[in-house]
Amino acid sequence: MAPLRESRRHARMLKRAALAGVVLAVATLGATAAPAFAHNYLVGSTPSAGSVVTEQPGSVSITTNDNLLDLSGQGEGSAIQVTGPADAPRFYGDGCSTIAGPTLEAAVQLGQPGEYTVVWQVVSTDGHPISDSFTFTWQPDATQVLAEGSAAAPECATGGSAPVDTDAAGTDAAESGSGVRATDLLWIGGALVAILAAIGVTLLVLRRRPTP
Ligand SMILES: [Cu+2]
Repeated sequence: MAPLRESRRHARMLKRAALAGVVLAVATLGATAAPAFAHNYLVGSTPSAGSVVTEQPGSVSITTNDNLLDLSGQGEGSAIQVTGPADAPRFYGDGCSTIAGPTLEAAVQLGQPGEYTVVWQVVSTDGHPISDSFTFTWQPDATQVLAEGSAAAPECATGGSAPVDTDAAGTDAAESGSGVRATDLLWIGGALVAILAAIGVTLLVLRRRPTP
């Protein structure tokens, strides 16, 4: 009778070991994979959404909760487009924008008074693009110098990010696309390895215990 009781006790211990293995695997997955699936989110902008602006802001910017990826060397990645006024919209700025940590900024002088729309796109820390838009009201006081704007969307000429050669642009787009996926796969792969390791340890314990 004693050996039977002994083996039951072993069974309980093995169950606990297996459970610990699963808990370890889930905890590891949560700790390593969570940052990979968290998009950046907007925390503020200049001018702020819905605000009334009376002096040339000099620049328009958006700020997210985490650092942005700068893929400007690989083609499209981040951009800010400012248009207005709503009844006769034109484009402002030179199409260039710069990333500083969590902020994307573009130098812009505004034109005729009215409602302006800011459309932006950035690349999250996890490699995913996020985009949105907001509006503000431009009510320049008498001392403000108004920009003329342009009829077509400006393309940034400096910084070497503007695609000139179509073949090069196509290659760049493909590269940045696969780069994004590779980042995610890396995280998922790491989590899988952690789970497999935990299962391996559990199996090792299970295999060793039953030997009389
Ligand atoms: Cu994401």
